[in-house]
Amino acid sequence: MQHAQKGTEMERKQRNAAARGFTLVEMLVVVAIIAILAAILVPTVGGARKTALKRKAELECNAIKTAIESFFSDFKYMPWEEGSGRGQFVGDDKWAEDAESQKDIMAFLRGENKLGKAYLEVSSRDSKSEASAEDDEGVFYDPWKHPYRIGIDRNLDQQIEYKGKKYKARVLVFSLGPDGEESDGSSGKDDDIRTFDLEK
Ligand SMILES: [Ca+2]
Ligand SMILES: [Ca+2]
Repeated sequence: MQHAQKGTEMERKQRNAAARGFTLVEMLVVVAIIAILAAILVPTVGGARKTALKRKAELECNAIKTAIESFFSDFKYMPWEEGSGRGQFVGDDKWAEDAESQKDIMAFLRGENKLGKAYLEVSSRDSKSEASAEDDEGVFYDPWKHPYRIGIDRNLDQQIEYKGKKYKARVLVFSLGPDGEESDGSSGKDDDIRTFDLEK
């Protein structure tokens, strides 16, 4: 009953407002206020989202790195098969720089190994690029829909070379960052996210 009364009162107010009408100035003030609020809020929301995605990429880079290190501590070789015969798991260091080569590493990590042990879960949400395809199954994409790039120390000297520089690591993982391009090293534009930077 009270609800109905409220409704009636609102209707009465609305009728009054409609009868009085809004002046052009009132409308302009309202529009200006909305514009100001939007100008304040939109970049804040955008910035928070960017930070959250960056944080997600950092966590995922580290998760991939940890998974590969765990795999190595169980198997004593890196998750990269190539060639045949003895010593097939040892060779030159390797970089997985596209979905296809990354998929081979992910297969080992997702349980296709002698122990049948899963080291990493790639959720279907993470594994689908925007141009979603069956082929993407199991590929780990960063929040900007590019496959993570993974360098592995397959020759087991505990170093990996990246851009002419040697890093003391068994695994390097990086994301191209929001711009989707690999940084050329010039500062200012570098938004890549790399495990060796996160360790500094
Ligand atoms: Ca090496
Ligand atoms: Ca980048």
